[in-house]
Amino acid sequence: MLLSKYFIPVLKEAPREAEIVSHKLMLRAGMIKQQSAGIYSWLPLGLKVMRKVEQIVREEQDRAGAVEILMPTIQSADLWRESGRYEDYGKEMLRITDRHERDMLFGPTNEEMVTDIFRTHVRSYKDLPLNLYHIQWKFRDEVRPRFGVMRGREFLMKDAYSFDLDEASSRAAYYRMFVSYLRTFDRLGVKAIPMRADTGPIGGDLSHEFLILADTGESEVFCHADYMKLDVPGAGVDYDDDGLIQSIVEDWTKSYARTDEMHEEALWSNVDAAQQMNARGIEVGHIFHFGQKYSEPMGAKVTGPDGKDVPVYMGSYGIGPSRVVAALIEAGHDDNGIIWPASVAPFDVGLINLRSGDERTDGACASLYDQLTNAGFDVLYDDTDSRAGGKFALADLIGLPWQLIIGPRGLDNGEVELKNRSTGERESLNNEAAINKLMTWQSETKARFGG
Ligand code: P5A
Repeated sequence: MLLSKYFIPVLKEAPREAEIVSHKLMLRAGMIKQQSAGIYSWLPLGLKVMRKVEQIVREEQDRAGAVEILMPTIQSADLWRESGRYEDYGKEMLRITDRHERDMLFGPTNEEMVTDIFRTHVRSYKDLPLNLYHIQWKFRDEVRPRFGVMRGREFLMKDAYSFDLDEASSRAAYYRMFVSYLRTFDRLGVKAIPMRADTGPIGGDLSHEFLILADTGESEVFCHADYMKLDVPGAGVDYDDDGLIQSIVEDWTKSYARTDEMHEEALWSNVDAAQQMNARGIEVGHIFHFGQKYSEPMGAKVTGPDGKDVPVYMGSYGIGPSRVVAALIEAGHDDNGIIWPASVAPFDVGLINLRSGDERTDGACASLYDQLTNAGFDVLYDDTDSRAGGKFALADLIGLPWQLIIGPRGLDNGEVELKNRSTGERESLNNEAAINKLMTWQSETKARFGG
């Protein structure tokens, strides 16, 4: 992509209402634009990162056996009256009346709708287990939308819903999603710690939140230092092996890890003081097991092997890709801007032409651009006539993993400069060596994050 043909409307300064670093940087880097309180447009750079997050989430849902669908954003109030949540949900629900005076709403979540799909099409235990998910916009009329897309009113959610014949298989489904979340956040390049959680308006008896540690997180967290060293299961993990999946969950839940909402001082004091981590975190995922809470009132039944009908056992599993984008910035930035994890960076390499308009430099850049693009790199080529200082500042701000800097002086010596955004290391190399170094990084990145 040529920067002259792209659209990154950077801001010199972040608007004053932006309180946290991710919100400031997303505005400054031209990733999003606020349209109303808590409602944002996603501009090309922001959208590109969010799509990459979504894709990793999707691949790990598919791997764990979930099946993608797409439900609408607008729902009928009648479905919610069946579960009893229409009145309970209160002011957070955006209620709409259509031209026929029918009560509609903009979905804050989809437990009712997916239960309706299930009861229409599934009758027998032979069709179970089933897990349906979609990636769709949600609306919650939060009292205090803030921190940009971190706590928006309109936000993107991946929500999955599991259906099982009995309690034991339903828990196995919950554990599969738990493990798939460990893998998802690992591939997103962050450490997310599962913590015992409250179930709130979704309900149920078992729930975990996944939190990314970051100084600006909204929740205070208390967790055992063990979580820093636990292994995340590899891509080959066998989701059909219930025993294995449960043992992974046990490993990841045996040590203390809770947010302030669920914190219990008496239990915490049993953790060796040297192992106590008291930090802040951002909730990026939340999973729930609620059994027959929706299937019972909504009549979603299956016939078991004994010929008896039972309300199906369910769980629901959320990740907010729009919030994840902001959380990754909270976890990865410095004074100059964003530092993206390799797996979701909007481009791999920023190619910087230090003298656009100079025939030799333009030619060298064009040739490197072609070589890198042909080798499978996503390159953003700064071919504009901005000053070098401005180009460096932009490249640092948008946080691509590598900057490849081409100028007349280097070319005199047959060299280009390669800068690593996260370490700040710069190296002068010939073209071939620079490309080789990038190729090595590319294959290591694929091996580490490619799933
Ligand atoms: C689980 C899936 C649910 O709604 N029903 C379907 C369950 N859970 S949740 O915890 O309420 O939300 C799931 C994830 O969505 C993201 N999220 C948000 N992101 C941005 N702005 C918001 N206002 C917001 N609210 C929730 C979070 O990532 C959360 O973990």
